[in-house]
Amino acid sequence: MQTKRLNAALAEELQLTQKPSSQVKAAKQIVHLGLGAFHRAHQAVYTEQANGLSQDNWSIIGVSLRSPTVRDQLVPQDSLYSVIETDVMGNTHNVISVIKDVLVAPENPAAVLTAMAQSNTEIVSLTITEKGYCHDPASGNLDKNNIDIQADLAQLSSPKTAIGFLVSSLKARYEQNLAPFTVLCCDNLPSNGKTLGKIVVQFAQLIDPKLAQWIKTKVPFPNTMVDRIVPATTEADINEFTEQAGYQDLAMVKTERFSQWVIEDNFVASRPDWEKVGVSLVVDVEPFENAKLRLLNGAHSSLAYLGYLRGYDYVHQVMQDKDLASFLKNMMQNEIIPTIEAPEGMDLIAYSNELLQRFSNPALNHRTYQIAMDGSQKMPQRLLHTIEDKLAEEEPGSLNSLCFAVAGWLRYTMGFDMKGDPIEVQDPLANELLQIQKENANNIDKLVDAYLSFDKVFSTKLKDSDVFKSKLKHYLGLILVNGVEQSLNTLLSE
Ligand code: CS2
Repeated sequence: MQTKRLNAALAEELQLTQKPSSQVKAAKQIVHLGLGAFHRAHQAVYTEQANGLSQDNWSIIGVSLRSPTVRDQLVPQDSLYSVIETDVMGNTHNVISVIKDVLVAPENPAAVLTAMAQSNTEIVSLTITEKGYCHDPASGNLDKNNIDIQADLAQLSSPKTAIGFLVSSLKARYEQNLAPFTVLCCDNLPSNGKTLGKIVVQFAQLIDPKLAQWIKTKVPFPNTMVDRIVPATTEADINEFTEQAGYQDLAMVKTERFSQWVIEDNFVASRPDWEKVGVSLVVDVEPFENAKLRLLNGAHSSLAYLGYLRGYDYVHQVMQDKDLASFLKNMMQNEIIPTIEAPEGMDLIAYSNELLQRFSNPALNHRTYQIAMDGSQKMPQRLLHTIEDKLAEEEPGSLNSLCFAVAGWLRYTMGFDMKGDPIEVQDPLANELLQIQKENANNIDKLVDAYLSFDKVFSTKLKDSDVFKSKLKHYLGLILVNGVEQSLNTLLSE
């Protein structure tokens, strides 16, 4: 017998979703760009929960900017999907029904623009990953040479990039005298809202300076800190769920129990009552964001490169390696924490210990390869800004582990592992990094000098620092000759 697939009729039969309350609620809309697993396990869940406790009824129109995969998973299920929370104690699952439709941008960009221009769209949120911002990671400026940005500048009526969609739809609202929407960036960028605002205004400036001015003064781009570990769903996850639940759900996501969202309370119109469901609405997000990017994401990227090179597929396996686990703890507590101003009421040592626990969750198969993607877009905010801050101190304290982690990333971008097997490096700057390596392969001094001159990633501060340069030469040299395991021993004994 064929297994049934989740859809509205099945959800009603099995009472999987809450019945809509009989109260008449105002219908408001969020258009979300980038409908990956993270959005479905994070912002969508909070919004669904807030609907249950409020007068308003918010729905989400999800937009896939590239492939139709998520649409093909969700739409046959009437856009219902399960969020499975998992840890050593077992699984719990909930069916989420807040997504009402899924649009695939390349198939029909006009439909996306129409949804964004509708007057009941009060928020446009984004999880498009770092590279989706088409910016220069070191400076945070719009990358005007990006070919998709150039295409959008030439033809704004059918954009390809999120930046193009934002400017095109804001232009329509501006011309029709409609109120703008709030742009809610939910990616792991430093000062994410502010950074996105700058990129959008730079793009608009190239189209129409008056529009750029209107965006600058009228459109809020609140900063946010988002946190939940959500690995890509695998076929094994789907099969396991089908067996347990008795029906199939191709759009399910599996995640940890932990979830956190801190938002700068700066909205042009209304917003869901997120504060009723555990979201912190604050005046200043930056301290939270800094702590999270530097500690969680900084450690994540470090363990991904070093762990992958060491032969580990999953994050929890890396955490079982005593040397790597103690390397991480030392880097977080002795090197990163001194650079962070703790948000009020937050104990950074306790936070870092919790992170190490979360990484160890054996029920989550989070691939090191997944986190290793797009390193060039992640390194500045995750590790390099921390190193810059340390170098600016009169007494910087140790930064050896941080430099070791950067060396691990550079070694990974060389595209072959310790056994000489190829690594398929997924990174928009992969070719440029590989070229640098090829041209300087025989000389570690020249190689590191060439990497540090790569100004899309490394700032002049780092390029000009003799301390950083000599440490990077030392550790990259060690890893190239002795591999990760032995070099880590050298580092731990230094
Ligand atoms: C990870 C993040 O893939 C990655 O680069 O570091 O997605 C991480 O899981 C989240 O930021 C956790 O909140």
